[in-house]
Amino acid sequence: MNNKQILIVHPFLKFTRNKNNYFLSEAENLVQAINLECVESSLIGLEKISPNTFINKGNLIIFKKKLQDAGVDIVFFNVNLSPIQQRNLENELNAKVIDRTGLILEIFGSRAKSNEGKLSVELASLQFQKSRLVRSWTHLERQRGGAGFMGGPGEKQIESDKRQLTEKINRLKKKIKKIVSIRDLQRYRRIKNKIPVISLVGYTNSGKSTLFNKLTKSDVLSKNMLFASLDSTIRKSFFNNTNFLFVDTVGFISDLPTTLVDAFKSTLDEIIYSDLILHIRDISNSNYLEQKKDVLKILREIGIDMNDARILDVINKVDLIKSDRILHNSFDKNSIYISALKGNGIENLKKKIYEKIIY
Ligand SMILES: Nc1nc2c(ncn2[C@@H]2O[C@H](COP(=O)(O)OP(=O)(O)OP(=O)(O)O)[C@@H](O)[C@H]2O)c(=O)[nH]1
Ligand SMILES: [Mg+2]
Repeated sequence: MNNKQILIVHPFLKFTRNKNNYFLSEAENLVQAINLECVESSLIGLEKISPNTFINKGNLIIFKKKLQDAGVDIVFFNVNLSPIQQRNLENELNAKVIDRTGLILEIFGSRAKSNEGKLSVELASLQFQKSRLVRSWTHLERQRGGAGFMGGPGEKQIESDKRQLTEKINRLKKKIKKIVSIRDLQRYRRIKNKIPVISLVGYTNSGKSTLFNKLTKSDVLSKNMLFASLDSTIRKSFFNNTNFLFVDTVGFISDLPTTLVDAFKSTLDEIIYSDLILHIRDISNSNYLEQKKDVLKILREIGIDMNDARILDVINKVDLIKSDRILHNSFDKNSIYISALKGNGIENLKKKIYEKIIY
């Protein structure tokens, strides 16, 4: 099957300190995650952001030519666009334009398997749509200059769309709440049974599911793609004469859209109630340090401080790098170095988990 072709644009403000190569490679991985083939990716430096088209006229003309030469009709803008910017760009470029939140929502939508996962993605999409309605509405109002058109047909339409979305959102929230209350009960039983819970968190593709499978002898999908696992899975593992429960969670990425963090809040709550949080890090990735910052930022969003004593850094994929680099890095005595794939360091990790939980 031929993958659909796409061009990637990463616009950035020239005067800001930026990590463009990080963002560009993240963008390339994102489009790959949904089986789009990136023909070309470009950085576009801006003096300022255009409220109408995000990038300026000059860049638009150059980029339109590029698009025509490549014979491609989808563009991924690796930023969040306002509805007006998106519409204008589509008109100017004569192509479909997807922005960052839109693409991540598409990926999540294609990956969700469990009932809760599907409902959460749907909730995120509706919340995204609703925020767009509100934004275009304020835009319209500004255009009218508040000249007393209150109650006009445009406003009514938007209001009724908004109301319908709100109703759908509330219905979904209720359904999710039901599922969550079952989980709360399970959590309560676990606490009563005193089974310690260990969450695996980390940047997407860092190897969480691979480690999870190793520790719990399971068969969760682990694959070289972003957001392979969306639904958090809980399994038992028995070692050192003790039962443990491991939780595999959705992978993180820089600026994970807040609608998604919100919608997955109940799944992510599992992390909050854990006795131990293993932060799985891919040492072979050139953006190793940036990824850590992004993960800690999202943890903070869900209420876990970076200095939380429950966080243990697990440095994964050591089989891919030269051992002297590990030695160089190993001054951090609190980290554990492993290869989830080959099995190096797993026994040591289990020992550390046991010690951390028991003492
Ligand atoms: N060489 C090597 N590859 C690894 C190791 N651990 C995981 N991988 C590979 O990295 C890729 C991603 O692994 P996953 O376990 O799916 O990663 P994840 O963190 O669960 O990713 P998401 O669910 O997408 O967030 C797969 O191709 C794994 O085979 C490791 O220790 N060494
Ligand atoms: Mg996974």
